[in-house]
Amino acid sequence: MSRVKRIGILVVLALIIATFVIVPMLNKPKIEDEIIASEFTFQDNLAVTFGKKVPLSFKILADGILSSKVYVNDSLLKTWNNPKGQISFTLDVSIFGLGAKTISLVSNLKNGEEQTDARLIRILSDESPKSMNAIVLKSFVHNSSSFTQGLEFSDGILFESTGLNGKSKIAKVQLETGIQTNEIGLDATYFGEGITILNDKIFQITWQNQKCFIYDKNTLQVQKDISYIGEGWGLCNDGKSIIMSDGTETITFRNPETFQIERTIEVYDQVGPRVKLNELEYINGRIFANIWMLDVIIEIDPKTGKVLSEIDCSDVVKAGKGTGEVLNGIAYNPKNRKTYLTGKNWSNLLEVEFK
Ligand SMILES: [Ca+2]
Repeated sequence: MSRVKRIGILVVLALIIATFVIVPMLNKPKIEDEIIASEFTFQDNLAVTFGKKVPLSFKILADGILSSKVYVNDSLLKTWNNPKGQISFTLDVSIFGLGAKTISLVSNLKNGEEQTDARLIRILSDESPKSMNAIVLKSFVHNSSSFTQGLEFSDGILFESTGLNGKSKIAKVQLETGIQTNEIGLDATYFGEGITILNDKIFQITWQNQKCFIYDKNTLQVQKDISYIGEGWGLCNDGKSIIMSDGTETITFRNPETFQIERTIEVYDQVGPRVKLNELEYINGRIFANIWMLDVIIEIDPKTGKVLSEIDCSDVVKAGKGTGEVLNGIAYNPKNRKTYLTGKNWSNLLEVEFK
């Protein structure tokens, strides 16, 4: 091998070593030797039943901690000054609603540093949901071209909202015939979702447009629109607040004037969250929600988010679906105290009884 060739090979080797060994070593991030001053004595996230008192503890691992505080979400639970050793405390989960909360241990060190150790705690329901069935009492015709997203009575008149871009509308529907006596369409850029009627105004949310339209109930003319953040699925109201689902386990209570969030609940049973809550109805102090893609309606305690009952709607689906899609539409008429169900593009709307 000539000298030139050997030098060439050595240069290539040096380049390979520099590219694949030395440069990556230089770029490797340095691991900081951070001292953990305090930590919870449990590593896993917790699942706890509502109403339970849970003994928990944390360890102090370094000297010179001025204070340690335990928070659940943003609420301060307790402060320990100059903590030492292992510290035990009791978490009373009945003071929080159901759902996922963050429990954080925040320690303040003498050097001004603040350290946080956090875990997730899921608060599950302490009640087993009652099993019920939706019994079909009577069948009416439903416009099978209606991709139902909202269904509600007001002063004995049935209102229905429908979805899909270019097909979204609000209509007044004659219950006995299924005929739409008055209707107004949405611009094709909007995908309509749930409706609810409060103070003679119809509130209609949209799926991903983050816009709520407010109509005059009598004329069906849009009065204004309000923006919100996130997806819109179902709506109902309790006479004071607009109650909204977004496809998760969270239900949001909103001010009807400003649409600002007043409070939220997370819907849980004894096992975990109930997600995909869709069309809603407020009946005698309870929220009823049908679950997207299931033949199931659940009854929810609006204060805590507990699932109180689970209603099997398979007989209703058999009786009403036809060639349509999923169950979606619960309407209670306070005038005759009757409940009605339908679904997206269903051929029938059924009067039902939950039993
Ligand atoms: Ca409804």
